[in-house]
Amino acid sequence: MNIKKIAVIAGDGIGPEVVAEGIKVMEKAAVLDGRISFEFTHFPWGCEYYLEHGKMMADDGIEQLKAFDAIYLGAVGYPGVPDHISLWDLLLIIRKEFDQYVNLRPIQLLDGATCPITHGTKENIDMLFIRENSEGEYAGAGDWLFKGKQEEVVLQTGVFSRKGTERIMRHAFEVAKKEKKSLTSISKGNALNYSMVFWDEVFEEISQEYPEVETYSYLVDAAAMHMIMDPGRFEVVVTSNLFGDILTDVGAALAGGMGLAAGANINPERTYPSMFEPVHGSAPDIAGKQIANPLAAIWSVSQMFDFFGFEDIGENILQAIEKVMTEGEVLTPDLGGNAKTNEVGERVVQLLK
Ligand code: GGG
Repeated sequence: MNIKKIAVIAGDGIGPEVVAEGIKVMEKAAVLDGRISFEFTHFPWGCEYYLEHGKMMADDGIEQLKAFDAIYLGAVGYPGVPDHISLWDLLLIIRKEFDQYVNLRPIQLLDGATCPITHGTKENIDMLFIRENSEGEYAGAGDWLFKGKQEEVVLQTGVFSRKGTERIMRHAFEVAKKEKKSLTSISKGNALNYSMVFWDEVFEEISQEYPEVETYSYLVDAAAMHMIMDPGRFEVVVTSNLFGDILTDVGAALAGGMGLAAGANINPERTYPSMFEPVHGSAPDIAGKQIANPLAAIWSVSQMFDFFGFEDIGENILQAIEKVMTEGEVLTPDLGGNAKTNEVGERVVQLLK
């Protein structure tokens, strides 16, 4: 039996509600399959913890997390805690410390889901975003000079190392090659005349190693438009940290909403734990009402099984999610239903094979 130790950081707002459903699915899928089981350890970190202790996680939090095979995270952010603190002192620091430099965000219109902004179909809304997740615009480099004075200046520096840029490109090319898909790079080389010129050059260089992969390159502004007007252009996409963050929210809208947007923060070398989390935030306005859609958090569980090498279990979970969507009877209000968060989770569990 393959036993995986999972650190659960349910976090803030709707985080605990959606994570509870993800865990139910994880457990049931493992029991049905019989090859894998989980040991969960729950960490109370997040904004409530911050309000009590003045920090988002324990001082030795990163050390504690090193003992786990994976981290399952709900959401971070709550009124009363500045957003940059809740993000940087938990989510972003984990990604950085564990060198989770690949952020995998599938944008797939499942059967039963409708794209509210285009006439997109299952065939033409089927992309995998590979977002650089360790540096770029989210490197945390900058300065705040002459604060509060007339000559105040604020700097936020994008950091694009050769190592960091090459490894994300190579990872994306490997995925595109394996899946026999095209690879699109999204950048902004006309305006960002250092970082994105470099990005484009590295993309071109690495493409020479993969002659079998068809490549495209778009400026981010044009890409945003094409995603709406003609999403079928995009298959595997590689882009920078900030552009990936923004464009995958556009993608979430294409695929039926934030409640269906899953994400995985991967350390491909497996030196450190990888982290699985829905793309959505803590949605404090609907927290505690059992109306949050847990399907994104459950889809992230499917990605976790893929990562552990149990792609068949991951596929089983994705099919159960799709069945819930096609049945259309047990859906949360964001998808036009009136079911509770836990009812959706339970329906997915019932539909697992
Ligand atoms: N699901 C985790 C969460 O709360 N995400 C909100 C967020 O702002 N994420 C930023 C990012 O993915 O970089």
